[in-house]
Amino acid sequence: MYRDATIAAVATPPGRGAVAVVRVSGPGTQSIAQRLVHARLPLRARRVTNADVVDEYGTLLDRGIAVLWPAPRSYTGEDVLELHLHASPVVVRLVLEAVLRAGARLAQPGEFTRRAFENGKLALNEAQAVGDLIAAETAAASRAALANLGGALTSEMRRLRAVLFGALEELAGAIDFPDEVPDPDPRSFDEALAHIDEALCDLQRSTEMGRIAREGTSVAIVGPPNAGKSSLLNALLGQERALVCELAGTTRDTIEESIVIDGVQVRLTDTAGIRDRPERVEAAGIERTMRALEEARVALVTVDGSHPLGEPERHVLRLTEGRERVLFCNKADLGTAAAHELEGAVVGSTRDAQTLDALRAAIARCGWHGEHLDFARPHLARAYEIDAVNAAREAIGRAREVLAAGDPIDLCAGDLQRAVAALGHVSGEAAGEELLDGIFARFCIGK
Ligand SMILES: Nc1nc2c(ncn2[C@@H]2O[C@H](COP(=O)(O)OP(=O)(O)OP(=O)(O)O)[C@@H](O)[C@H]2O)c(=O)[nH]1
Ligand SMILES: [Mg+2]
Repeated sequence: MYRDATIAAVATPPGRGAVAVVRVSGPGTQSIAQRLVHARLPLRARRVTNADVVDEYGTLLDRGIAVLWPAPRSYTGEDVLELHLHASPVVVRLVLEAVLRAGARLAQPGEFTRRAFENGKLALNEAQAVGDLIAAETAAASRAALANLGGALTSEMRRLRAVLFGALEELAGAIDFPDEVPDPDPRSFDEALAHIDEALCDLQRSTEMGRIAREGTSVAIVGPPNAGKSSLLNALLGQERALVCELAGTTRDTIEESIVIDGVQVRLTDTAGIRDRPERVEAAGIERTMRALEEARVALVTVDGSHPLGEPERHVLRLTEGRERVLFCNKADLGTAAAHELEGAVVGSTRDAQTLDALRAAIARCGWHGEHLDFARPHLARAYEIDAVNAAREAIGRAREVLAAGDPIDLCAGDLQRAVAALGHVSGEAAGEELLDGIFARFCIGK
């Protein structure tokens, strides 16, 4: 039923502009083209043709461009027609209505891409990467989406699944024909599994990178009162967002704002200064500081570095010990007495552009420049992908335990089957499970 429907939609954003595109896909596409597109010559496959777009009475609606992609060489795998029109809301509406009267129905959100997936034009994660690319708000997010759109994740999954599948077949052969096919050598079998496990582990590490690319990261600016935290937020933002005052205890509530560093969205939180024995309102503020600190990925510890470190500074340093942090020794224009006590700190001033550059670089280093955070790498982007890889690794781990214990090698078979099935969920080859079921029906008889 679903495949019988011809769908149509405006593929470009609403409003006036240079060009708007009406897209049609499905079995009725060519007949719609014949009725509504008048060109001097018939439309040729995948060629741009100047054409009059008319309604069913032959009334001219627009002079535009038509492109026809006959199935299966199209985005959706079906016959696809695109009408490139003048982007006038009236013209676009009239053309879409004519297309609908000629036999199409309005497409649901994402339906073109869904058809592309169902017709095998895109793997599931590639289809989702299309959505991620469109939703991307930063350069990092679009780079990461493009990495998955290229199909690199799918091909890596297929490769790993094929290697596992090969190992399974080897086992199946030995089980089916015990007299003719020898059992695989446990040592080299284990090596092959270790190799796959390593590659899957690598993909797991890429998950965090994908998350940062899509969602950005968070930095809490913390420190003693009056250190210059709010001044720093304002300087990084380039606007006077937070109140700055020479009195300690100015900021009471947390303030969150976003900036972009190296194409990555960074949520900065300015917090109330941390000190002992605060009065009531201030104490409530400090409670919020603690929460912001807990939730942030990176702590940006800001201290007034013009005087030697005192107890308030040491207290904040202890609080943030052992976590990702950037140390900022502020007010260098007044002095740098504390600098030698803060190894690796950025020493400078909130009023100095170079200091701000150094802080941005330090945030990037701390926040996402780990060895695996390359945004152009394929990565796991969805919970089901992460679950599938976890499940595959668990199953491979159990199989390797069997081998390590010196148990009969065919006891691995069930775990390997589960690992192959789990990876199939990511590469979209889960249908291959029927084949696997067939193999394992034989296992039950044999053993
Ligand atoms: N000389 C100098 N003064 C600075 C610098 N950065 C900030 N200040 C001053 O330090 C004082 C405190 O700045 P804030 O940004 O309000 O400090 P804060 O850490 O947010 O303080 P609380 O909100 O009270 O915790 C203000 O008078 C700022 O103008 C700097 O680099 N050099
Ligand atoms: Mg403040």
